[in-house]
Amino acid sequence: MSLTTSRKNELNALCNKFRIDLIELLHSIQTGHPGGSLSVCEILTTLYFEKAKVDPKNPKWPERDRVVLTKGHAAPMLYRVLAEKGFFPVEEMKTLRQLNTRLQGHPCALETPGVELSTGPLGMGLSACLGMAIGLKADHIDSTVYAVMGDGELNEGTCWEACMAASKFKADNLIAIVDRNHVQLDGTSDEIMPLGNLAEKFKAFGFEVFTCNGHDVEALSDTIDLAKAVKGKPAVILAETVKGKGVSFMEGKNTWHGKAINDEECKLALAELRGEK
Ligand SMILES: Cc1ncc(C[n+]2csc(CCOP(=O)(O)OP(=O)(O)O)c2C)c(N)n1
Ligand SMILES: [Mg+2]
Repeated sequence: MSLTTSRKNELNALCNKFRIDLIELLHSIQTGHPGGSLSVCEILTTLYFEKAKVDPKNPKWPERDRVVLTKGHAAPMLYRVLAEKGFFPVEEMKTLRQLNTRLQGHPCALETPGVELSTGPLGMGLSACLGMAIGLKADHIDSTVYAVMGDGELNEGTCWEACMAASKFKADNLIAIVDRNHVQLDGTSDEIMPLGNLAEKFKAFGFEVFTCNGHDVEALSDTIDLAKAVKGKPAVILAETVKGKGVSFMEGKNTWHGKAINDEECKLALAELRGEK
């Protein structure tokens, strides 16, 4: 069912708050990954606040859906969403990337409530998600595994091995969501490693393919419903996004992949996100 206007407004307001908090936090610690965190904001917000069956009071609930951030460098946005959902106090966000805290630069499943898989090395998340999906089926648990991937991450051959296997094992409880921002660390995808026709590629690997605007919470919600209805094969959602979304001087720029935000940039970004300019 499509989202009501008021629900859509609520989710968009959450996303705006998350973006503002992210900029303030990354500015204060002078490190972290703004670009990929901003682009995955609506994807994670729609999953955790609308679609995924999770219980912050019982993070290991066996019947839960598994949301896995395979592009682990976007951890700041994952943490912000998990905190808002109640997995740990929002106050704890201040400890991001500090020594001996549970909010490290990349997610750690052993330390942080709500984190399903330790990620950071790109290209291994989808294989692990497939293992989870097959395990859930073996246990007759009707839950979905969501693998949130980067498009640059798809340069890794292991992703495509996982695709072949997902199709072989008819993993229809596995949904890959690609944060398709067309940019990676050193440049655009087309410059570094062209992905060609991604939809046709996934189709050829046995996936049902959907495409949507990855900054439109309603489109994401509807497309996730369609992907969940697929039977007998895995599904992928190519969520078209903009790296650095919401901060115009960061948008589409690989230089904002992982860079400290200075005082002036912070002021400008916050003014834009708060609608003051
Ligand atoms: C195996 C591996 N190689 C290289 C890196 C370094 N690295 C971190 S993020 C990144 C770019 C990822 O691009 P993409 O998946 O498109 O992420 P996004 O644009 O969403 O930030 C790279 C190369 C890594 N984490 N893991
Ligand atoms: Mg990318």
